[in-house]
Amino acid sequence: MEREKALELVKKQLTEHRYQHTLGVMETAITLAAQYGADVKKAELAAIFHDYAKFRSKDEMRSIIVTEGLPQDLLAFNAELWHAPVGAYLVENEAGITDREVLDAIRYHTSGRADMTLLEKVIYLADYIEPGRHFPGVDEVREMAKVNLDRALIKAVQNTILFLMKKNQTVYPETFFTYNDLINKLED
Ligand code: DGI
Ligand code: FE
Ligand code: FE
Repeated sequence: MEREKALELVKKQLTEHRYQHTLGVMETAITLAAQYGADVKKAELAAIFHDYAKFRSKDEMRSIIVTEGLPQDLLAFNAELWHAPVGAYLVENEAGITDREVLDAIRYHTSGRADMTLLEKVIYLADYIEPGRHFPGVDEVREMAKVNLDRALIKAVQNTILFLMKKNQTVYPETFFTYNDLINKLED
């Protein structure tokens, strides 16, 4: 699908603020993909659609998780996690995107997973460091992303886990699997 068509479809799903975030993720994902050798067109498409389901109601997302065989353990964790797998489902079934790599990059953009593909890493990190993001530690991750994708990703996942723990929030096991797998594979 062409960029213009994808942007037109996604704009209808989002607020103006979230659409601007999406444009930032798109530009950042293209840069990271070119830098680290991921497929630039797939990165562009996954970035455009990554938050497609962000404004669906909790009821709609819960019902999709239950009826479409998405991981049921999500229901016991923060609903903020749901838009990623539900987004992958809707992007396939409403927007007609069939590329498995693109759909998985959308599916895992919030929690990550063990054994992330290069494209999944690019989208996770682009979502975290796009120019519209302003939170403590983001500049450090931006600098790391210029040098080492995996180290930047580890920092982003660490920051996310620490942020959740400081707020006494639960951490979805998949997020810990992401962290543990990246640390296990770290070479130095
Ligand atoms: O959708 P975005 O705001 O662009 O970013 P995102 O898809 O990374 O979602 C971030 C939200 O998800 C944020 O509020 C923190 C939450 N989150 C991420 N990982 C976990 C999580 N919440 C819980 N409970 N557990 C997690 O592991
Ligand atoms: Fe998201
Ligand atoms: Fe996002």
